[in-house]
Amino acid sequence: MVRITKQEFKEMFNSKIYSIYAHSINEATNEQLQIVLSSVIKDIIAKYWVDNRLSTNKEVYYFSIEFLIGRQLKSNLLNLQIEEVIKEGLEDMGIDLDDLICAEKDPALGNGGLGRLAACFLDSMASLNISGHGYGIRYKYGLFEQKFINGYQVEVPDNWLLHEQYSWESIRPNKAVVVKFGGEVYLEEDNGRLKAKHHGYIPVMAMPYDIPIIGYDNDFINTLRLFKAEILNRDFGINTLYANTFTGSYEQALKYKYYTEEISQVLYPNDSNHAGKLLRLKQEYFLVSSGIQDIINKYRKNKFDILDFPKHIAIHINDTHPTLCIPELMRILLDEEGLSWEEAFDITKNTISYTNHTIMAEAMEKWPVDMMKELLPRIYMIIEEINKRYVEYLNHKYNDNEKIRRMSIICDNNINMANLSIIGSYSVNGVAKLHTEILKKEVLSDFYEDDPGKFNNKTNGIAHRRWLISCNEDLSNLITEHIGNIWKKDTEELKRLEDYKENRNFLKKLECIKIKNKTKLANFIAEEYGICINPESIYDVQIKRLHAYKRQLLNVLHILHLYHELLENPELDIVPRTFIFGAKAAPGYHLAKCIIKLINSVAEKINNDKSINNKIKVVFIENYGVSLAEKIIPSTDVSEQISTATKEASGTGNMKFMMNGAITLATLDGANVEIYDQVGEENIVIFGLKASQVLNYNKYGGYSSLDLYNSNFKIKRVVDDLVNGFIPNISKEGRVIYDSLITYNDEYFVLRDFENYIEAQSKIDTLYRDKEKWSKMCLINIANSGIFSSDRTISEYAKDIWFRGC
Ligand code: 26M
Repeated sequence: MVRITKQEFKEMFNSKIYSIYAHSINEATNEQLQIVLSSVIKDIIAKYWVDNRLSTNKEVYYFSIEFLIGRQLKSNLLNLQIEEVIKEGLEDMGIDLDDLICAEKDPALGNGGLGRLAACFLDSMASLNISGHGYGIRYKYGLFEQKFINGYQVEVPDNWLLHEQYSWESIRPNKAVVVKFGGEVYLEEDNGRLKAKHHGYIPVMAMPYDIPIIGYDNDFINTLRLFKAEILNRDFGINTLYANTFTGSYEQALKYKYYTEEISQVLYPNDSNHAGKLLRLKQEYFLVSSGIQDIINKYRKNKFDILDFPKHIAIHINDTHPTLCIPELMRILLDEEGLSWEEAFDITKNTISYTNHTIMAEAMEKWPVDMMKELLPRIYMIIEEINKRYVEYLNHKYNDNEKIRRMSIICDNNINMANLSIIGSYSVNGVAKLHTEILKKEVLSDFYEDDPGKFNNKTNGIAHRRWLISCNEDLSNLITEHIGNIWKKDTEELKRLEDYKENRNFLKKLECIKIKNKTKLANFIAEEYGICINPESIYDVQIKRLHAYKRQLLNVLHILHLYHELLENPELDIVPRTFIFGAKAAPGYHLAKCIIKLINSVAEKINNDKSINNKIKVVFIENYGVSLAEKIIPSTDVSEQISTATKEASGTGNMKFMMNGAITLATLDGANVEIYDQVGEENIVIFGLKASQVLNYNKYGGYSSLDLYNSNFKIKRVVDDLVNGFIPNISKEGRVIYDSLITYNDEYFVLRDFENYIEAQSKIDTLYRDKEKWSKMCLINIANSGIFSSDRTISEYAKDIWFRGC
């Protein structure tokens, strides 16, 4: 148990503020005080963090190109169980803990679902006493900051490391490694054996920065190690000259500095489209090579037999971005450890496991052979050899050329990273039941038939400590008052809340907490945007990346529909609604940006129309991210999870809302299906095409959006709004969206699901009128959300994948 008295804390704090800033509390800003506090906490945990690194159990390494960890102060205090002492200690010194919590920067080192999942998994691994560490990149600039200018998204650089002041990290120069790019590889005679020798490469130094990942109430601390790319010689100067590429002049040396530092300069703001840029490939190899070398260095120190590697080490790759782990581990085993191909491949295959996060064709990573060959010559040779041997195996087994084309790693001069991941690993999993079924039956069916035992499902989960205990304290306290404390470590206990489903008093309390949270959000929105919203209205929320398949457009078209109904009949009896959006679009994603402009323009028009009596309001929250999610989710009534069935692999926002007592309005897509299974049809509102119907349309055709448009008055009315001037200032954007729906036949079935969505929305309106019944639905959602804790997910990864057979 981490223990500290108030007096000890105050002394540490006071001495720290002098040693860091050489001034007193009164002169310090909240940002400075937050840095001092974090530094004190790092001192408090130092002993536990060090102890843990010497663990001799099997270690899990989770490789991810993104970690979206959010602010750390509150969750660290919660997990250490020292929030009270610290709060009181600070109070004595005239400091409000909440001010410091808000002053912390929120590192945006991820785009969305995939990066946030990685962060939730770190929290759960530490909390479940699993030695599981993250490897990632310390991007100098995180995901861009979003500003709205005239309703358009404008991207501003996210300079989160300004003055190199991130309070939770510790640099580890003694653990730096060198990553090699370019050059040539020769097979040379070495002790009677041909060995690969790499010449003329460009060396890049990978400097590790460690962030502690603190388990909940268990004195267990793991590490998130992020690598920064640097020149090899930190005392940058004329000595830093390299063969071939960077020789001779000061100017060449500067080029070298630029070449290296560019690698960890900025997070790619794309989460759904594989762009195939050279710099992105450099980032991927930089992450992989740094991490694998770090693991090997530690392994060598332990003096274990290299053939026992898979007994001691599990390496997990979060999607295909770190897939080069496979040839990189092979490279080290072959070229440095001197193993045979068979030995090396056996070890690699038994060490690596892979999670797939998408079935969308445009997101699948494929790298041109020429690019790989030039940037990573040795890695390419190894990929080629893996492919050659695999194709031989396939030929022998199937003798079916089409099948072999689909399954080989190299095809049409491209390297297919998903195929490499499957072939080089012992486990492949999808992120929700439906998603895994689609992988097995459709997208990866050849591989599934070849080796069914390799495939498994691991439905995603969320860190309930951040997404309930910490972001919704009142709800968390209410739960604890009624069912005790155990649920915080075992979320299945939440089921006991069902005992209160007929308890009017409890249901009322639940309702009051929601109203209180809604009022807080209303105040925030009034301050930030000058928009006045009504806490008695239904808060209907869609917060996630902007993508056509997520169908924010369906949501706006419904808003326009309601607006028309209200214009026609201002007395129309509807429960007042506040539609809340939060979404960033990838900077190059034109349609998505047009939809942002549309939502902002619709908001502008509706919010300023006095004739509809404030019955509907539309708010587009700027710069949506983890910290804003923590504010919005506890105050939500309706959770919009309306992707085209089959397209959203899982979704995790859906789980966060459910756990905070929102009602899900959803298609049967991703993990929505499992939410439905948990709460039953009475406690969720489902609409739209089923996955099987979408798959049928995709295979056999038969959908015409134009026919729907021509035959359905309501559809025609809202689609025409896009191009007839009804909404001001969207003439170009409206046309682009109109074309996507009509000219290009509505790829995501927005119009096909429209009628059904309107009905579902009107059902929400009816349900909400009976407050007690609504509150009971919320209760049932909370009570059955325990399965979506990432503790459950991680226990399954541990049992079925990482420690299987241990
Ligand atoms: C790739 C290369 C280099 C840099 C970035 C990328 C990249 C980053 C993120 C590509 C895709 C990325 O994200 C995809 C994603 O977020 N997928 C979502 O994963 C969630 C967690 O499993 C699921 O819940 C979502 O359904 C799925 O869309």
